[in-house]
Amino acid sequence: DLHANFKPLNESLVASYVKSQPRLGAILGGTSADWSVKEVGDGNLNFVYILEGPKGSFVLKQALPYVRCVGDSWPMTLERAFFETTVLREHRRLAPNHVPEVYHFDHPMALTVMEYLAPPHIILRKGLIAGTVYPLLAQHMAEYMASTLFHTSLLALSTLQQRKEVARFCGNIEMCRLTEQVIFTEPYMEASNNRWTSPHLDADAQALREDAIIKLEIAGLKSKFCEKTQALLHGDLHTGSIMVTQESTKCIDPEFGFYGPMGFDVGAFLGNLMLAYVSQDGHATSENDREGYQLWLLKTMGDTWQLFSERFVALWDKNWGAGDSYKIEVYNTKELQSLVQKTYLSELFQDSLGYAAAKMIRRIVGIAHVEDLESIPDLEKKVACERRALNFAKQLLKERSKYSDIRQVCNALQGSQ
Ligand code: ADP
Ligand code: SR1
Ligand code: MG
Ligand code: MG
Repeated sequence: DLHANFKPLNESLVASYVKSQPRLGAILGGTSADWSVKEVGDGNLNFVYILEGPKGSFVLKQALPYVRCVGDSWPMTLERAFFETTVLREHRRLAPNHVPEVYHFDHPMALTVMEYLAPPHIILRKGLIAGTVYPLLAQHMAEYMASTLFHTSLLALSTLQQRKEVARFCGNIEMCRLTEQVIFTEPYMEASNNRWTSPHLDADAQALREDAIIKLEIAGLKSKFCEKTQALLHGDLHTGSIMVTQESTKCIDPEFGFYGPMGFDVGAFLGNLMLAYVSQDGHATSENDREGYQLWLLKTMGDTWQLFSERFVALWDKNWGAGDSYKIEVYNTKELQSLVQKTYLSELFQDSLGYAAAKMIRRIVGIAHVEDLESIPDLEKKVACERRALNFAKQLLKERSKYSDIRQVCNALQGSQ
């Protein structure tokens, strides 16, 4: 058993652990008496400690054998730490500016030590709730997603190379099954995990469970999630998995990483920006109506897709024939290449919109909600924001094929009620 020597840590055991690892102690400097250890985990799954010493600092993240936000009634594989570390290392190689460095991984202890993203870095979701503008966010996320997705796809790799990687990440079964359950299945049935603002949204949740078209659409997205090994995904790219300052954007927490459809990552980011957008009405005050901020959010959604698709195509142009998908001997004219790119990007756009919608819906009626909506102080306003998000997401899921341009989607969101 790989985890036979697993031991759950707490703040004081973390210090003893670091003491037993001279390489880690040397990063902090001084002796253990000089170190501060603080548990800061605010995510749904794991425990995260910040360690600071006279010379340096790092973050130590440990997976426990259950889902933190539920407790030990929901067991969960420790192997998620291995997949998280492996994706962090691979994505950092591909997008070094947007992924923290891993310093140490202890497989039996399901524990990763990584670069501490010190303040002013904060979780993007919190910045969006506060109404802070991040001028480089779209550019940085476009760069992160284009680099990681392109370079792990068959546009860049041979089938021999990619199949080996796919096989490695196939092992992240439990995390994929968690996503299948809480995103693609439970929101569309009666399930004890589900919750919504009740009784206000009871009829909305019921209507969702009775909507045949929605069920057909979600089945298609779920199949693609399970069947399409298009690229190495982050797998949980919501705004709580991104840390930001005005100048910096870093993607953390890829424990759900696996080879899946690219649109699942792009859609996670766009869908969470959409949730941030609709929730602004609930955070508006007489001093700040948040209207200007909503325009910035729309622009960020538009710029993200625009810059992402441009960067993706630029990488493809530079690497024609590198991967096995489109052999240069077959796709041998500029016209044909450009047609292939258009078709590929348009399917990716449709997937991204579909997954964006699915990600929004699960946050209103499923097990895991988002602070953007949960923190709205006025109940009636919260319900109005949640209903708007749900209705917009349903419409997007059903009618996404009518959109060929991100600006049309942004306009529809702006006009939604
Ligand atoms: P979970 O898997 O439980 O969601 P996360 O990896 O998202 O855990 O981390 C939980 C919280 O810990 C984050 O919201 C962030 O506040 C903090 N955190 C995680 N990694 C870092 C890091 N490298 N630097 C600074 N803070 C971090
Ligand atoms: C029990 S569901 C927990 C959720 O939190 C994670 O960050 C994933 O989004 C997962 O679906
Ligand atoms: Mg997290
Ligand atoms: Mg996580």
